[in-house]
Amino acid sequence: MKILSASVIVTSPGRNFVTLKIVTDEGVYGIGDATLNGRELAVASYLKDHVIPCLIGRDPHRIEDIWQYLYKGAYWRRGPVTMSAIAAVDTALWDIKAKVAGLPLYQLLGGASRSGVMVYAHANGRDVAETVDRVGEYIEKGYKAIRAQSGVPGLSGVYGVAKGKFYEPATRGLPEESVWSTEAYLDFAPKLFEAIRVKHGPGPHLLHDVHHRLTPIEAARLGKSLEPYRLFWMEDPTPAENQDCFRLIRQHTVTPIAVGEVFNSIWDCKDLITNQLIDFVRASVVHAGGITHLRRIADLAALYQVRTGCHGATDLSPVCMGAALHFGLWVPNFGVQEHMAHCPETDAVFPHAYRFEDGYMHPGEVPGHGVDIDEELAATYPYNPAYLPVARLADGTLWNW
Ligand code: KDG
Ligand code: MG
Repeated sequence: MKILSASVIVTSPGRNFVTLKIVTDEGVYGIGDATLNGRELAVASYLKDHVIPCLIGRDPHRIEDIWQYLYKGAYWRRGPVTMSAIAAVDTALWDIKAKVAGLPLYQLLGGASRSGVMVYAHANGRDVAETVDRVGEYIEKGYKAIRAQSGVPGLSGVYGVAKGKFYEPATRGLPEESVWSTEAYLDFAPKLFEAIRVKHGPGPHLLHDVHHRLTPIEAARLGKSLEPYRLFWMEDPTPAENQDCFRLIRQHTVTPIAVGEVFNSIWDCKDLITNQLIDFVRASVVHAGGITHLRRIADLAALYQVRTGCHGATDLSPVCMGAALHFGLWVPNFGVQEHMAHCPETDAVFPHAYRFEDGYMHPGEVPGHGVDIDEELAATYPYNPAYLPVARLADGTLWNW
């Protein structure tokens, strides 16, 4: 079997997605997600101009060799653009291998370790009352784990809270700017989780995304103040570049920590995992080098009782979601999978076999990863440039968004 051709499909059914399609000489094809929110065309070009020419004629079954070839062979290792491109190739090749085997992808990884993949939903409200209600709506839908984000009094816009009905961080045109106040947020956050526990009791797993906004000592204070509400995790409490910072947070709080949605390789995760400075690793199929590399990260994490909590916002396409669910059904040290539902236009462009039932998702039994792309429909949604916002302090200082 040989790789006959490969193409990059850029489409915007509600938001932008980049998809790689690899076609073999036997007619079997596979697809992989290559979406890097706000920097989509960089990955599309990396694939078209630099990766695809190296794939033609190769045996698609040699997934590991092709991964090593693209990683080591480029000389310039790692980085979100490179690793998203490698991920797309890797996901498409696993899709092909599983289709040829006539098996759902999770069977090739080692089979199911559980009957379903626990997912967490996003409950977003403009204030405490609305957020408490949204949490209730997700409990009614059967979700066992719910992330809660709320507008903060005194701040006009915060991460995770919708201006309209649905939350979507990227906006058309140039980056939006919002003003951030750590003081307002730190005073407010414990009140939000107290209200949620008072209304909904101890049952649901509660998660919260700090989205890199705090310094280490502020993150320590937040974690400590949230302890009475027993969070499943506090995510990205501080940027994870200087990872020694996490020691300071750990000295002060037992609130579990999840980090890694912006990570693209095992080297980003290594010190946090081996020093047991985090509890969940958020690396994803699309941004961390595909199934082949994510499996390596998860295996390292397992040695330190760190569990997976893969990123799954709407900018990770249904192709990534499908692959993530196969991965999550298999991976022994599974924690939870993020689930932020795509809009109907996105779902129509990417027909998929995965399904939601009572708080759990299942990737389905279709051979491959079970997600396809309707190229004709995709072509009716041309690329529409969009950016993630930036945050500033009240005096104009650029902050971490
Ligand atoms: O593209 C950036 C988003 O995926 C990110 O802001 C979402 O933090 C996020 C999350 O936890 O889903
Ligand atoms: Mg996040």
